[in-house]
Amino acid sequence: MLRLPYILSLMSRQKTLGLGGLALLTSSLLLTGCSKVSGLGFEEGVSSVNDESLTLWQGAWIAAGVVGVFTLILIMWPAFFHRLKKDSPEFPKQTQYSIPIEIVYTVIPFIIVAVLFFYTAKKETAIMAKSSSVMHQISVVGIQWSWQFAYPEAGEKAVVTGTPAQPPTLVVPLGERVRYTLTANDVIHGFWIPAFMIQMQNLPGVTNHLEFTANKLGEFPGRCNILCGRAHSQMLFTVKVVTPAEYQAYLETLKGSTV
Ligand SMILES: [Cu+2]
Repeated sequence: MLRLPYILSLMSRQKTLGLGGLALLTSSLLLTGCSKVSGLGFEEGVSSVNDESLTLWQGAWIAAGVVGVFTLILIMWPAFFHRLKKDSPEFPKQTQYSIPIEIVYTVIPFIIVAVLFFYTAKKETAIMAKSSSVMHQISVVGIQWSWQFAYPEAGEKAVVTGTPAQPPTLVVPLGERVRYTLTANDVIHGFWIPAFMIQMQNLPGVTNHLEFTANKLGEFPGRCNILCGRAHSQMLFTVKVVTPAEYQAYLETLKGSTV
């Protein structure tokens, strides 16, 4: 694969390379981006939220890549092809207060922001939609500095409370939609499961709702992502996705006991 320093040295040595060099540079950067990082750090099909968010995440990076490459070309073009020439030491023509150019560079960013806003709002509406197919309820309370997970299906006492020294496990069923009720009993916390592309705040005095389906068996790390005090960094938890039968067995073990 062609490397960036090699392309730049090629361009600086051969002044006639012109647009061809820039096109080579652009396509090399784009191809590097596309072939190596398809999910850009996230895996497909892990949760129902992930299914919605992944394309938005990829699209935003592609948009950023296109803007970045275009901006790089605008910077490189005068640096390489309009540098001071020995045989004509005159100061180059200056263009300023050009209304058409100022309109263009105001309108283009506005269009980019509007497109990103449109798709973000569309995805957020889909993620936040309440479904009639909810099969379970779990309450998530943020406390300084751990988490409390309650499973009302298994009774009032089915509550799992973690501590910084013993982070709790949130057990969820595979392929079954769960409605989560999020709140906090002291300060603001952030319920974050990176692999699921989920983040929602736990606010004292406010009840937030979020529904999603976990679609892959396994264990996934969860964290608090709102700075909430001294032991914030220890507000960890594990999400354990189990089969529906294992989930029912887990609920049975919680019945009548506080963990
Ligand atoms: Cu925190």
